[in-house]
Amino acid sequence: VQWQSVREYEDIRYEKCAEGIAKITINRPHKRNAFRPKTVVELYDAFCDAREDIAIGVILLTGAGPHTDGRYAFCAGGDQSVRGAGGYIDEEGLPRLNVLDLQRLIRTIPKVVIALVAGYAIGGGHVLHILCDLTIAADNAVFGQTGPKVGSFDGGFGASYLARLVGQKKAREIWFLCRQYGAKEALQMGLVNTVVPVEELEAEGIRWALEILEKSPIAIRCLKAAFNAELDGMAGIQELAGHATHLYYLTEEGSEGKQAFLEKRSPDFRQYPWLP
Ligand code: 2NE
Repeated sequence: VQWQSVREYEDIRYEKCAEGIAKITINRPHKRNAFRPKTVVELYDAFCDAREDIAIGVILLTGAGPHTDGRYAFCAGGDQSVRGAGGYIDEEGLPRLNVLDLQRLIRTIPKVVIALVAGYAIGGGHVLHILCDLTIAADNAVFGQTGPKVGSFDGGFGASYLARLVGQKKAREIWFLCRQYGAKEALQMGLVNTVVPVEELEAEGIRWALEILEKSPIAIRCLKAAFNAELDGMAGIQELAGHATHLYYLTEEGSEGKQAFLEKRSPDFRQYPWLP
């Protein structure tokens, strides 16, 4: 595919291709792609653009690399050098945990998000890949949480959804011991979908994306919401129900109510069957 840059950012790269794929790359390799508040604002902006673009069905999220020292990273979490009292300090001097907004956007965006992980997916960076619908790992990928070591934790999706993926015992091990796990181990525990040689990572991501893009957009968006609904409580039901409303609006029966209101007449729902 041919990538076209969509807009210029400082901390990320954002590209699209004509086949319907967007690629968002965290571009701070000197920090192992750790995010500061500005990085998250830019990621959020790019994800919003991809959400609005009806030509885009799949979003690849990845990290720039390798760095000049030859090491790769997907994302090493929050940038500890800007962490202050109450969060990660932005350019106005205010503490932010805006990555939680980004997590929710990845969770609910009605398109498929695939994490392409080469090198480190650590801390809040590990949580970002957890939130993605699918993860393709390079053979050099390293996964882990560091919170209890560096004075932080993510008790939201980072803990509860991780436990859904790998089971309660393993999730507690990951958080309580802060160990690092290689790609093969991650595959065995159900943390990633597949492992490929690092030089194959993007090509494999594109292959998966193209395969998904052959499928029905409405079926995929409803399935994503359905997978979320079981776990996300009222917010999950809202998401799934929103898709049901969208489908209802597409029917003649749904339009009849609106049309009758606009024509100042009673709606004629008698013409529609009560299907079994
Ligand atoms: C990622 C890891 C294991 C890589 O180790 P290594 O040995 O390959 O690299 P090194 O030398 O540690 O890092 C290379 C450069 O990147 C910076 C380092 O400071 C170093 O900079 P220089 O000394 O060359 O100037 N760097 C790496 N990660 C950084 C980070 N997160 N913030 C700022 N600078 C970083 C190793 O680097 C590592 O363990 N990194 C820290 C991972 C971490 O603890 N992340 C934060 C977890 S908490 C979090 O993300 C969070 C949350 O819990 C809740 C809400 C939001 C966020």
